[in-house]
Amino acid sequence: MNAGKGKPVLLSGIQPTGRLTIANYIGALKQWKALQATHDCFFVLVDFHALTVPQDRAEFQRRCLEFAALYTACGLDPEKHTVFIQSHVPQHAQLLWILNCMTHMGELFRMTQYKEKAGRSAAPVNVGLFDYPVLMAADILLYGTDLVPVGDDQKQHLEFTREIARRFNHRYGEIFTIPQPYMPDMGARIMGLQDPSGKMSKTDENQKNYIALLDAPDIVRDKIKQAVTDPGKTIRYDPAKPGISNLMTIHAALTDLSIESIQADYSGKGYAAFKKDLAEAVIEFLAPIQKRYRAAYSDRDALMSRLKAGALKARKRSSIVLDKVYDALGLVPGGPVSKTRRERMDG
Ligand code: ATP
Ligand code: LTN
Repeated sequence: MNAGKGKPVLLSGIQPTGRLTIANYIGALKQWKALQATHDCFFVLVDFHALTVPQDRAEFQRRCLEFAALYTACGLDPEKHTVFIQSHVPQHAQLLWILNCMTHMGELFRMTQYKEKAGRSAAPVNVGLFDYPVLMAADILLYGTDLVPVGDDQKQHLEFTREIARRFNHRYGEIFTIPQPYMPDMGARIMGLQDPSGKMSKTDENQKNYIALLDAPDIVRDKIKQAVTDPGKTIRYDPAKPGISNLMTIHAALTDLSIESIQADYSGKGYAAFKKDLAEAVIEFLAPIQKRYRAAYSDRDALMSRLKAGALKARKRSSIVLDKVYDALGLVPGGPVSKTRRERMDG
């Protein structure tokens, strides 16, 4: 599928909501960093996805820039990836409609994330929440994406993307590349600090359940000290001890030590000693990120021009696939896709 395309294409997205956490780093950004040398990378700030929940206008705008600056701060090389805001590339919404027309209601009703979010919502459930996986499929399929690094929670959405791509290709010819998921060996699902039975999430109302990449050292110390652990006192990785196992996973992922060596280092020591060292390791890990973040975020012009250039490249690239889709469906040429075709030729 990748013949003639150069490097394989990698695409991933994060919603500009809440505060980026160490789980987002471990499950997503760390993987992106490792893959940026070998892949043509597209990182999307999926603001349309974020609209499935009402957003505060000023905060929403600020957060897109904050996340883009954090990407650089976490070691993503601006020369090696394309970062853009989803709403700056209309092709995503255009392909969404077409894919909607090929999606069965039952497929979306079965999505675990939809069931969880809809089940928990006191407000009426909006259609965007239901349709969320189809927009994600459009994000991925527009770029001929080969690889999609995602955490465990997104596996089902990726399987749906593969299914809808196969369905389209079967009906209309080989237009979409079938993407592969990429899961980290460890850390695909970092759990909450207060509730290790649920995943750490950047929009959690309980701030003690996560560590944000921009948390100050004292806050980190406090959150780790108060993290829920399990009965007993041995530092052992064990599914029956979800609290301590989660903390060990975080330690291993941020320091690149193995779980075995952490276990050996803390044999005979208690939770308090381990938590104290973990807090210092997290603080040491975050310090350079926070420093680079402040520099990247304050250079507003550079940030904005990177996002603008990213969107231009994304519009050009995605219009190639969308052109083929329109053509395969028999849509009469001359509409908005032809406009982007002109832009592609001009640029
Ligand atoms: P939200 O609270 O808005 O649902 P989130 O923290 O789940 O936020 P997303 O925007 O849904 O974050 O996901 C961003 C990326 O981080 C995705 O690749 C996702 O798989 C990964 N990710 C999210 N939570 C975790 C987690 N607990 N462990 C590992 N990876 C995660
Ligand atoms: N649904 C994902 C965010 C997302 C995404 C994507 C991830 C939207 N579009 C495309 C990978 C590829 C989430 O909630 N984490």
